[in-house]
Amino acid sequence: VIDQLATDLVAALGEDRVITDRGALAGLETDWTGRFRGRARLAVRPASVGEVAAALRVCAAHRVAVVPQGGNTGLVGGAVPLDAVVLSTTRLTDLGAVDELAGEVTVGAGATLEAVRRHAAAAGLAPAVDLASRGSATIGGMIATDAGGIHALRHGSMRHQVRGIEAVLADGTIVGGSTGLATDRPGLHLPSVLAGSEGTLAVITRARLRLIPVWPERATALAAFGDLASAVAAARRLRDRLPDLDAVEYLDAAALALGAARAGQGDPFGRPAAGVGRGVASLLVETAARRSTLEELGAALGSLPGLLDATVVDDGPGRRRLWAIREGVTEAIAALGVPHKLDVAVPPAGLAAFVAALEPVVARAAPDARTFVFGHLALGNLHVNVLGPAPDDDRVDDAVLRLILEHGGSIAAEHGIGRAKARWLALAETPAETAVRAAIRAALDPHGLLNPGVLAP
Ligand code: 2HG
Ligand code: ZN
Repeated sequence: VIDQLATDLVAALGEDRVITDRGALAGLETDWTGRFRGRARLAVRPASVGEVAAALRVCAAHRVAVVPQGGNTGLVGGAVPLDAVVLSTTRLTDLGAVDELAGEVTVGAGATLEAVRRHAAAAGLAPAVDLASRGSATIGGMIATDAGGIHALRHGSMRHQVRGIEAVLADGTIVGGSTGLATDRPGLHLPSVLAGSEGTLAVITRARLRLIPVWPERATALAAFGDLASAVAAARRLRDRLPDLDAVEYLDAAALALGAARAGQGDPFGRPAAGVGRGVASLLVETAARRSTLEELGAALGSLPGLLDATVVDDGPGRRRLWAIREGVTEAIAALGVPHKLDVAVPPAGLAAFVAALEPVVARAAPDARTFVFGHLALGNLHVNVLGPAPDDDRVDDAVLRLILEHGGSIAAEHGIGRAKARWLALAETPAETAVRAAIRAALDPHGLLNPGVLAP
């Protein structure tokens, strides 16, 4: 059966589009963290929407599951195949001409965020979403997971950027394509249906994205507060005072020390860590505008109660040094082991209480664990990373996700549910909500062939 599948795919796509070599498949079977492992029957790398449709038609005829995979850096195991065909989007990298008047561009789903950034920059424009994995994350994967990143407080997440979409259903039907007009909305908005669908409703092949101006002036600060509650209150005041606020990122003392070490820098505030989420609470704050905002940012920080210390810079090297600390945390953690990653959100009013409750809860589930807490504070989005428990020991995941629900939060914020959290979906939504999602899924993919283990309790 497997040989017949490969034969039919080769017949439909050509030999160079089909990967059956076990060595070559290995890299597609494990996620970036190494926590989620699977097995691919084979992989296909279609180079056009027509080839995606052809591949899906063959797989549907064989009733074989298909897992769409972009950069494979989604962190929740959402692109890991369990005896399925991997449909890699890495050849769908075409970049359409930037429509400068509309401020939009149409790009292939497999284009990396970095490639689209460079492409748009030539026209003085940029995608509104940015994130540390820009070199690997693909536009299709970012839409499918509704990625948020570091500017979501100002511009929203990926779902807010998509003006038009082209995708292929499980049976090979091509849907979408649009004028790209923001006002082109007859009825259901397909981009919104597919944003956050995690590869379960269709394979995204192209997207038309809204672009924003590249701000020539950026000011960046690293600010230390005595505790998280002061940092949360500070974020609120900064939003009120700074109309050009572009990022408010949080690092607990452990994450700050690790990120700084990774970036080859000493701990900027040099105060010892004191347990999960305790010690110095650091904020990386950035403003971006046409004019210089350095003084404004400095003055706004200076007025904040609870501020212990701050560095404010607006030169390129200085700014890159501060961002390297924040953006180095994920790789620094990966260098220490296979983490349990819990991307969660809590309403800002409950953030400090949640983090205070976290330490004993983690300690009970995993006594020798090391925990790092960081994330996108202005939106209440925390990345709780726990090192220590074995990859398949999910007691700590269970404890943290139940705690987040007790605090009125969400078990997933910007990474998606993937395989990592599928088991907890039933706790986070009502049976009616589960039924709605299942009905939409069944309507578009009646045989359940697209990413079956993902987003399903
Ligand atoms: C970030 O904000 C990414 O840096 C990754 O979403 C978070 O590694 C993580 O848990
Ligand atoms: Zn994040």
